[in-house]
Amino acid sequence: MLDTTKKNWWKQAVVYQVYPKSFADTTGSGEGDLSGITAHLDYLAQLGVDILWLSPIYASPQKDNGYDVADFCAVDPRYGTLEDFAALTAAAAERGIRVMMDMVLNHTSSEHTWFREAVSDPGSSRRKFYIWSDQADSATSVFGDPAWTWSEEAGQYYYSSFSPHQPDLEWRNPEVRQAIYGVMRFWLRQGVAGFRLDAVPFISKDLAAGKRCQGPELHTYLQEMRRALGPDVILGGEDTEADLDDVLLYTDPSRAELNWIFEFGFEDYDRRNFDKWQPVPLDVEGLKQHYAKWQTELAPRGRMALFVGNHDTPRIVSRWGDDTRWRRESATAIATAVYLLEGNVVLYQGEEIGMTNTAMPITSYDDLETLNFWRSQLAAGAEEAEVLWAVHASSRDNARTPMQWTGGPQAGFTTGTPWLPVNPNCARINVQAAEADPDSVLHYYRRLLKLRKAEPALAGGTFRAAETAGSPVFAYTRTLGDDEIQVACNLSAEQQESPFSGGTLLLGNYPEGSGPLRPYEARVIRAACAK
Ligand code: TEU
Repeated sequence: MLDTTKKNWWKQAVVYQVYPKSFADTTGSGEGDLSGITAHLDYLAQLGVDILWLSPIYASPQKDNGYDVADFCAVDPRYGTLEDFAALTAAAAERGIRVMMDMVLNHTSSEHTWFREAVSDPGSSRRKFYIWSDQADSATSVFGDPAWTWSEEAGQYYYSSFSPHQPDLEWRNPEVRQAIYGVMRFWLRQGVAGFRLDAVPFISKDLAAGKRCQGPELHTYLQEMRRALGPDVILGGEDTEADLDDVLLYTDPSRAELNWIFEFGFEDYDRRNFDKWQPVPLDVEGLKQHYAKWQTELAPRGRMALFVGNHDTPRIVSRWGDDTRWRRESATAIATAVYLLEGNVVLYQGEEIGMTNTAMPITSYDDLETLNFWRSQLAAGAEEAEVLWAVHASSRDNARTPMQWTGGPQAGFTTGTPWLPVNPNCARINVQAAEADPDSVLHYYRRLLKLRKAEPALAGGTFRAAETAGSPVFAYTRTLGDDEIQVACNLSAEQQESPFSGGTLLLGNYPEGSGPLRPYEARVIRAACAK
């Protein structure tokens, strides 16, 4: 349990993202709920979780599964009530676990009362809460829709970065900013420790210049937000466009903005030109160089989240590893390689048991981004089988299939019909089976996170990349004073030479660790020279 009275306690906190709709259902509705999270807090505490990040639980018509908010200060009845939320935060606190909310800053649902008022009354102050125009250009949204949508009732077009169900808020309007800060203060009064800031670079744009995010006021807004909320609120921003310099601007403590940034550079190394629908074999060399650059140039002055999954990205063991022959080994090797770096560890539900992608008929998919892609590709004449292959490989629904608790009906997620089909491999990949298998991904994750917390060199030691150029071995050292911890991870299915020898094995995903690295072997060693 971390001492949250210490100034930088949050830096060592292990964050666990829960996608409430898919985590645990206690009512038989087929959708997860808050009581389902409360019922599994001991499981999360045993994993070593310090902070729970909840994807949106606000009132929402669910066009984007809650990232379309209709009332920021109400819990959607499908998840429960504010009392259920209070019970969750209290039970979590008893286990030393804090709660972070997902703050959808950039837009509301088109069913939010603010938007309904803006549309129905041009003279309403809410009209200026959104972005309107008498004409529309050909800009498209992130999800492939036109960015401008005609509202007959309003008599104008409105702008949306993501989907017409999610009209963008006009952050240049100080009333918008104050309204959002007021919402954040409401949840702080409910006892939350902070917020994940959804799509944060989109709150500032320069549409006339064709700039749909990372506009000129972005950091001004975030510094104003920090002043409004105080220094102790944890703010983790999501910026899929951020490069190293951006993250320094966001997270340099002297700038009083954010605690960390979720940067997506790792997405480059198994996606052709960052095109999520064109997965390619993992470029380990590029990945190693990316992390080495960020660790040496960012770690001393800023902070990144260390993550390999979330509700938007396909399952990492299916992306970077081998989710059949070497599932256990590759899931644990990837976790070792990433989570022993410097930064905030942020797990995504299910990765700790090695959950994999799924391959469903297109009629089973729910995600609006996926369905937009399917329709647009077929309309453009693409082969159905090719598009379905891309959907299976890259749909966000890969990460949203229900949590696999048991090998029983519906993986123990619900007694009803799940809103999204359970992955059939739940028969063998589930928490219950993992608990019973001492060599499971789950037991390894527990040992890995415990080691990370126990070793000061892993908390704040200097990163140095080992010489493994050209090999699929991701290896580095973390040094603090006389202590040196060596991390070597073979991210391939072939045997590879290890850059390290000797020393004391602290953790490994094979029974013992010496000689060449076996397929997807991970080793964490205290160097012989260390005192
Ligand atoms: O995603 C923001 C974002 O930049 C998207 O491009 C995201 O990376 C995309 O879904 C990847 O395929 C955030 C949320 O994480 C996402 O779930 C929401 O759909 C989106 O904002 C709108 O709120």
